[in-house]
Amino acid sequence: MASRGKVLVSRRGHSWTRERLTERFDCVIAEPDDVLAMDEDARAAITGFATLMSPVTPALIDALPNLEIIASFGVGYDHVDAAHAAERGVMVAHTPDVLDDEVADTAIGLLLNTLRELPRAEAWLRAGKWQSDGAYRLTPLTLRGRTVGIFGLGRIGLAIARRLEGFGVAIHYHNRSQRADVAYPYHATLADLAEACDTLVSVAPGTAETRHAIDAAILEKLGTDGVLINVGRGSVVDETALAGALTAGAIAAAGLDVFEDEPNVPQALLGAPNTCLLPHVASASVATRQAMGQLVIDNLAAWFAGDAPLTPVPETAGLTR
Ligand code: A2R
Repeated sequence: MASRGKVLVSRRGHSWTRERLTERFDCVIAEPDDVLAMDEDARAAITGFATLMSPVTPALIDALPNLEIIASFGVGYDHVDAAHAAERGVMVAHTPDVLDDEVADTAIGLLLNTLRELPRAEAWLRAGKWQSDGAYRLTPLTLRGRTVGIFGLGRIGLAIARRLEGFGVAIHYHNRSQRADVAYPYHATLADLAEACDTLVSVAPGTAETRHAIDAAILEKLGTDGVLINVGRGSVVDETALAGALTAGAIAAAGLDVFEDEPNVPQALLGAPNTCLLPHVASASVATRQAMGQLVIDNLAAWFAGDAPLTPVPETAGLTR
């Protein structure tokens, strides 16, 4: 499959996908800063952009006069200015669905590890403390009897909820709009959801609207037994407020897979008590990352074959060629 021009592929990110893209398409491997430094002819030759993690700013989109499609690796596309792409008539595609089960599995693991302190219990064993000091402590927290609120009951949120049903906990949710296909109690505001729950699982996208939506007031509503799990986007949580709430005992624990300024994790969170912190691994199995990469390739292939991409983002779904 040939593109009508060149496909820009970011130098960083998933190497399996980059290798297969270079087999399929006429590719230019570069980072955004390199592109801005290219001469006009080189920029004009680029019709596709496979971003494996690099940001796509308005300046970058404007620097590529013949750009037709941006195929982004990952379901969250907050690093791509999709509104600007839509204005310019540039299609944006992402990789939803294929990672739902993996992320939901990880979310459940993170929830249990946070509540039952399993990583710390293992560290206790490995440090020889079982022999020297005796049994690991009884965990103050348990999943038993909890009410879990899901912030963002979309594709991944629903996969998490379905798993949680098997754990026998109550499940509530907040979206901007109520779903007609689920019976879980709906809360029209995040504050109402936090009031009704002791465990908040955030799997909402990182947008201007959700930025720091989980702040000190929301955390306080979860109560002193409260637990926050975040597998969505780091920007949704006010990390300073979270560290403060953990340190003050306003909530009991937090499990985080995502951070506002990755890979930098604030010292306040590293030092806060009762945290389980992961380096953004929710979808990070070989199989799931390859499925995501294959969807990047399939989106570009469909486009250059004259069809719509398989999974456009909502902002550009209505664009025609
Ligand atoms: O608000 P709705 O009815 O469009 O529901 C979406 C909800 N959501 C929000 N809820 C409250 N306030 C908001 N400002 C807001 N914005 C979006 O989040 C929907 O139920 C959910 C997102 O679900 P999906 O679009 O199906 O995304 P998916 O595949 O579950 O991934 C969620 C996020 C990604 O954006 C990445 O940040 C991360 O998980 O991997």
